Amino acid sequence: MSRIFLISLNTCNHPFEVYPLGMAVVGAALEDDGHQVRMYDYLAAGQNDGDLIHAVEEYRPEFVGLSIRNLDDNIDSSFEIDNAKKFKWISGLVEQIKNSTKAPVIIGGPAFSLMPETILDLTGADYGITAEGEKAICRLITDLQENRKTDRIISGSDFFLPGSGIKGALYEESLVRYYYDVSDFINIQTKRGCPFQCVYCTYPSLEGDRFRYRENQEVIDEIRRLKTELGCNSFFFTDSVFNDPAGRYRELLEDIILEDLDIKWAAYFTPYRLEKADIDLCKRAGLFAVELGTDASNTTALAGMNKMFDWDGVVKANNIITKAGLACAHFVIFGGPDETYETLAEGIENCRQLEKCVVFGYAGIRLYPGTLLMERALSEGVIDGNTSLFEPVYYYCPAIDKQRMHEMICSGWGKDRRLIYPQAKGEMISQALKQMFNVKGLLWDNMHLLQRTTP
Ligand code: B12
Ligand code: SF4
Repeated sequence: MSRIFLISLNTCNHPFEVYPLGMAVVGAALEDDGHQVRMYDYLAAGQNDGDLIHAVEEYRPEFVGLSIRNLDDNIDSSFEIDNAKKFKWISGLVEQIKNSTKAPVIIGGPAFSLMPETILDLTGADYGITAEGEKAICRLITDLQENRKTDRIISGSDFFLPGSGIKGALYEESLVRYYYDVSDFINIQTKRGCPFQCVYCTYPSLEGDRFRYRENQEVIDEIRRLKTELGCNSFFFTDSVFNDPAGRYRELLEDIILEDLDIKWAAYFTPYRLEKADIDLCKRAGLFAVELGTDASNTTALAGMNKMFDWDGVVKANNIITKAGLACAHFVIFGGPDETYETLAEGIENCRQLEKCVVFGYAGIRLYPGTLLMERALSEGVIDGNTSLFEPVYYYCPAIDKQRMHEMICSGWGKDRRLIYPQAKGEMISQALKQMFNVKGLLWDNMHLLQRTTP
């Protein structure tokens, strides 16, 4: 048994604060393995470096685990991002931790997984685990305790759990209360992985390229506990794609209905093979808002992204969702592979035609290592082999001039408040909703509040 101090360093509050699920599932696995775990959430603890170091010293850990969720706190070209500054701060913290304890520092989380070598170097952590953390960290700790030689970077995808082996998280009461209070949501994962191959996407590399479903009963028990013991009634299912085409999600929803859990929830959906009966079932199980991974605004650009549906499929999904009376948001990127000025003009109009929904428009696609899009960007000369992707680099189809595209979107979407572009403006709208109406949660599902304030 070892004493392990886990830290989540995520301070991002856009679109809302999210419970540190990565740290919490790793914490649960370590406890199951017989260790003693203390979870420290930097945001909930008040964001004070001195307090964190003091807590580490007091706990006298034998191992420290650092969870880093976001590389970029905003993925849109309209934001100024300074990852060098953020990681300088993190490396300063690691240095202070190392001055306070002899415990090895093990780093993990999505940000680390996307650029492990760079982040291990920058932070000065001793070890890093990419992708899935639970099994790999337990193994690493045993190896270190038994003085076995081990690599500094361990690939967590070599330790993927079967779906039935993916257990719940440590939902610590004070943390749950903090996050539920500020964001009105608690996050739960029902499965991992994604078998689709959208060109820009990092999710399959983080979670694997096939769905691994948790046991329904485990998910139900987790929801029930959060509801009855901690008073949470509103959930975000964090699955990469909630409506898996094989339809396993339907079984979970039948159980939620059967067990009379009476919750409300939101999730990411794909328009692919989405039928009215599915949405009706979701609604009966408490779905109130759908975040649709629409991704592009026209059939050509959708094919360029390797999506499995065309624009008619998007319109169909939108109509099914909105006719069921559910809030619906689309996330659409302009300027991706195969975009032309013609498809752009078509896409701007397509989005205007989508009824009763909100559309978030993004310009350019943030490039990440290991994606198909990065290969394409290299072959098209958008980047070269020496381009660092640590600070955001955005892919724009070489046929497109980004300033002209920006002007086309701005003039095409005009003052329609349902169509949100650029995302820096989206953040201002979010802040306005939080401050003027004290709304929490997704925020975009409350856009109508702002509509009412315009003459
Ligand atoms: C669901 C989700 C959301 C939801 C969250 C809703 C909610 N209430 O939780 C919403 C839509 C709000 C959202 C928003 C954003 N998200 Co998001 N999101 C996800 C998603 C799909 C799942 C995250 C999740 O909870 N996974 C489940 C947990 C258990 O997994 P995990 O945290 O990865 O932890 C595992 C490992 O990383 C590892 N691990 C974690 N910590 C540690 C620590 C140690 C010591 C070790 C060894 C291992 C380890 O082990 C864990 C178990 O295997 C991921 C993509 C993906 N499929 O992973 C993106 C992802 C995390 N999001 C990302 C980003 C950037 C954002 C935003 C900044 C987007 C924006 N606004 O522009 C915001 C930030 C929100 C915030 N406040 O931080 C990025 C982060 C990396 C990056 N590119 O910077 C990801 C990876 C997607 C991507 N584009 O690549 N997101
Ligand atoms: S964009 Fe969505 S559907 Fe496509 S690979 Fe990523 S998670 Fe899967």
